[in-house]
Amino acid sequence: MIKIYGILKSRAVRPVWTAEELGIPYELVPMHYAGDEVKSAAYLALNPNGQVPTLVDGDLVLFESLAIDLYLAKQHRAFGLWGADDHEEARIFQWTLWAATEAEPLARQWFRYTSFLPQESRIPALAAAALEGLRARFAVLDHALRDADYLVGNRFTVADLNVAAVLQRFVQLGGADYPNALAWHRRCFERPAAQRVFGERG
Ligand SMILES: N[C@@H](CCC(=O)N[C@@H](CS)C(=O)NCC(=O)O)C(=O)O
Repeated sequence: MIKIYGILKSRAVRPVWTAEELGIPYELVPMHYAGDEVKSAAYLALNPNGQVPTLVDGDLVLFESLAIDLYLAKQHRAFGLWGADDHEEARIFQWTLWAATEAEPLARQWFRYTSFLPQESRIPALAAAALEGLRARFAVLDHALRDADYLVGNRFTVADLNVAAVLQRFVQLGGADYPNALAWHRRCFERPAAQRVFGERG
């Protein structure tokens, strides 16, 4: 059985969501990102970044939450989360890299300066700048969804999962101004697997 190291209140929620979508058995090895365990020699041998999540599947050890999602979706491609041909696969990579490079740094910046850091270290101007930067990205997402319910192949794929998971706080990030993207985000989070995982996480 695959092992996913991390807790639901971390980026480990992403591969757990993927595993739930695929209906594959997994063991969630609870490991808090802020604890000593993630910096222990034993864990650093698995993930030298000292971060969660990490996937262990037999002798494959993998870090980077979105890469883990891609791997699982491809391994279990019969479930349909993966691309049906090379073009769909390419667009799954496109959207996943877009999530990691265009959306996540800004979403992270907003979260750090509004919630994660202690009050005295928060810088409202940096939070506001992140929201401003996200507007251009959300316009791109909204346009891509103008005639489609999903990002690739008009069915739910790991591209939707990766982008939606990165933009988990879509409404707080200003997403309500983008109706196509907002409806898509709701669609993704209304899925039973998402409800189970994000519901449990509280
Ligand atoms: N790009 C990595 C980021 C992983 C990451 O930042 N994880 C956080 C928890 S959500 C963590 O473990 N932080 C502990 C640390 O950086 O010391 C991924 O997506 O897997």
